[in-house]
Amino acid sequence: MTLVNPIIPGFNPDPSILRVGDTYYVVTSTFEYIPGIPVYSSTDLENWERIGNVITRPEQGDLGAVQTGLGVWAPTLRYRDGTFYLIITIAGTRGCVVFTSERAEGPWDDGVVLDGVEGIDPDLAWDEHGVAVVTYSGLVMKGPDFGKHGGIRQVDVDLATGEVLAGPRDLWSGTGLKFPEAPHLYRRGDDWYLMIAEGGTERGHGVSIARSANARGPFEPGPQNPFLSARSTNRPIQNTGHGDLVETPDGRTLMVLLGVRPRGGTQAFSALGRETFITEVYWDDAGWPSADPVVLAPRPGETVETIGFDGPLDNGWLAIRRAPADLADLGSSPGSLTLHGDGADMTAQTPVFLGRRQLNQTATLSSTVSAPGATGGIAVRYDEHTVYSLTVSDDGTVATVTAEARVPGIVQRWTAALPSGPVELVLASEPSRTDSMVDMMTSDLVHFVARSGDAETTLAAVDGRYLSAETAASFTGRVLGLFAVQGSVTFDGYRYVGSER
Ligand code: 6LW
Repeated sequence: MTLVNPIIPGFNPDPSILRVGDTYYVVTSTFEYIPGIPVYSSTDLENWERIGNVITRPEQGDLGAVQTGLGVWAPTLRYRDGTFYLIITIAGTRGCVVFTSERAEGPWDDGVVLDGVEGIDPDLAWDEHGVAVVTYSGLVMKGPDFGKHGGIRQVDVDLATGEVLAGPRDLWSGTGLKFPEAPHLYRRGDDWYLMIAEGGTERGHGVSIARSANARGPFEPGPQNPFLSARSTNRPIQNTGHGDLVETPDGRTLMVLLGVRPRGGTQAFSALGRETFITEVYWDDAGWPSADPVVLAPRPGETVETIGFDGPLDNGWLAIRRAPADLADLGSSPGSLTLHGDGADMTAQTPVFLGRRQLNQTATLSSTVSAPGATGGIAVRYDEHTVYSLTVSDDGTVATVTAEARVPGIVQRWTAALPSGPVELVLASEPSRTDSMVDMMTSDLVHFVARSGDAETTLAAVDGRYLSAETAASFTGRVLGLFAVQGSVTFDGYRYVGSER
């Protein structure tokens, strides 16, 4: 397959795919960010458009006080009799929820909670009699046993009421690698296949499969599990797993899955977090699958997002634990975005922050910021402990610019005094240096730059590895954005330029 890969770049883990007629849909996880669960669609598997988000109203997610790293985990998207179904774990709040909609782009309903499902990564299938079967990874998400794994499990449910009708049943749970999860159940011919991820979502990740004549098992494992994994290889896409299958109109089978693109030395760091890739699956005469290694084929050239604030926010903006529209003031300074600080900075649970996913290995965000009597700036965030920012505080005489690199337990700051007035702030991720062994070991270097009039000041250049999936480990990816701490801060735009340098 020579499709563009990743098919959906940037922070887009745990993909699930569905085809209805000629249109493919993919959904991914969003954790503490709102809106939750972007829905991407494509008719050629190469060009994907974000057509909406599933969680757009507070009551759907109850994410207002969710812990970072919990929240919206691992959706499965399915379709039956004219209705789209999205089943999900909202970890730390509602638990297992099934949302429905007549249209993939939404609006989606408030969801039905499946109280009897204690676990993550739920799948939804219907047996030959139309009974809804939910298969999931039995992970305890609250109480004293938090984090305890119970293997792959299954229940029959009434989707209208959320009631568990039968089970839980223990199912085949892989070859014994850690964290059996991300189960999906498929009907193929007369057989039922149970495909899972195992090995953990890091370098050991893989996809394994088993088969049964019955949706409820018992399942017989395939002969070559895990049948897809990049573990212990030097492939450019690592951590491949958490797959979901889809059949093309001409009968081929494709798998979407998560993977990372580490850069650096023997360890290597993935700035973008877990992204969505695709590969082809082939069935042998005995009815067992094999998969192509996942090929790296990023979209060539530059990715440019030049976003002004003349109209309403598009569906690509993210905010933390609240909706972007609740923070964005597009009226106070027409054509610009004004954010009103409430004293909280980027370490807070609910910073006044509006961001978008970093889409390329190398990326620059810039915005011209006016902060008269106020404090705000631009940032690249992984989580509240792991954030690089550039802040301007303008007292009417001097605009003080502060570059801050924050990793868990350590903060370093650099400052520059510029004339009062608008300052263009720039956060630029550049490839790491290649002239020395130790400098080559990282993913990138993040440059903190401020421009005022004709003057340009580089305040710092900081190793980017701390903002990577391997180091921050908060399940997400880099989100670039604009924030206010105190007073009213105005931004002329969000200018993103990215490439695969
Ligand atoms: C996802 C699960 C996982 O639900 O990470 O490590 C969770 N494994 O499959 C969040 O992406």
